[in-house]
Amino acid sequence: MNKVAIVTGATGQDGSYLSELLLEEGYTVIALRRRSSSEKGLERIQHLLNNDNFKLVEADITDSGCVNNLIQEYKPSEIYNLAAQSHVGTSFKQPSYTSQVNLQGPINFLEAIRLLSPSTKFYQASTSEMFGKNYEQMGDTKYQRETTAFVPQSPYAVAKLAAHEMVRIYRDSYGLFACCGILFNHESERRGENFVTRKITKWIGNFQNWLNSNNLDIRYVSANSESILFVSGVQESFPKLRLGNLDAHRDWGHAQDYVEAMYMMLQQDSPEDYVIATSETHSVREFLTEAFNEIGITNFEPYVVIDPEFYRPCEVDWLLGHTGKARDQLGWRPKVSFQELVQRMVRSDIDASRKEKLERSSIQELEETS
Ligand code: NAP
Ligand code: G4F
Repeated sequence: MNKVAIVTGATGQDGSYLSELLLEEGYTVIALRRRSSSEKGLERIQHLLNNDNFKLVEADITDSGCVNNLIQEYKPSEIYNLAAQSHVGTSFKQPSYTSQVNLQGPINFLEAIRLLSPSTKFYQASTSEMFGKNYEQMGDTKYQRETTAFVPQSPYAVAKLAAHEMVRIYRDSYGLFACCGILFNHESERRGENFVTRKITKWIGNFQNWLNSNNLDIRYVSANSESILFVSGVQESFPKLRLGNLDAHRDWGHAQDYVEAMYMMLQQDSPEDYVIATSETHSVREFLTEAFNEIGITNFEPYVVIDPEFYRPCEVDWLLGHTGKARDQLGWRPKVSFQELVQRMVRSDIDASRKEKLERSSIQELEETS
């Protein structure tokens, strides 16, 4: 009999990679998906839908009755709670909703496990955002580790921190195998398009294809002071990339490496929380430089507009994870470097943009001939 794992947020970036990993490990995966009015939103798991061990189940984690029924029905060995309103900027505009999903959701699972299936192991997706403005310092190095105090700076981080503490309380009070991965930023070709890394690489993908399809050489492209790039002689323009704060530093890794750490945490003898990170930090500005370099542009500034709309009321300036505990106890190490991460994301978005354009033109051709 296969082990059964429930993955919440299976349609998201991490959920899709984790589902792949668990299937490889021989699990039956109960992949939760909230109701949607369309079939869109399954892109990241499309390739898993025909796998007999992958079962897509409609569920909303804010509904305790629904969560209870799931636990009752599947009695899973492991639950990975990845579902969340995961955008920090959005949490300032939708604080109550963010709290419902990011705090009430985990509570629903902890209660259901406690009452109905106490041997089920539970993973909660905690976050480096919980550290907020706080860090420790050794020499010139500023970093965060498991024991660094949390000083959250957004409704998102507050809800995640409350859930983090709730996991500790259920672990200590009821002896549940419940633990949290304090994951620093992790990105990928599947990252949501409104996070800064993917926003940048998607723009670059579309821009490179715009240049290609108009036979334009980057050396002859110029920009005006507004938001458009002009090309003299060709009546074409392309909107500039609009971003907020470029000075924030993030410790960016690849999501595929990070889901391995989640799995490893639930295979330990006892439940503990771990910081998962690369231990290298870069500013948004450095990410931009690296990404534009991929298409031969050494100075991104003419292509970017700083737009106050993308600034946050409160910012987290510096994240750099100290991963001694995960390295020593789990034997976990990241494999994908910052440079490789950026390269993979840019190349994937150039490819996706080219395919999208080809699809659009063949549909247009079909419409014209029919
Ligand atoms: P993501 O791509 O935004 O995925 C979030 C998932 O949650 C989606 O599948 C979404 O469904 C689902 N969801 C949202 N509300 C739900 C609800 N009420 N009921 C059921 N499902 C719901 O996020 P991610 O980057 O994979 O991150 C996974 C988890 O790790 C999140 O909890 C996030 O907060 C946390 N985290 C992420 C990072 C990071 O850098 N990526 C770092 C630390 C912690 P739809 O597809 O329908 O939207
Ligand atoms: O890509 P971001 O939106 O990620 P953020 O806020 O660090 O949150 C992500 O990582 C957390 C882990 O630390 C997760 F818990 C969370 O779920 C999410 O996955 O923003 C990164 C930085 C910020 O400082 C932001 O102010 O980029 C800055 N930024 C600058 N311009 C922008 C933009 N962020 C976004 N999303 N969009 C911009 O245009």
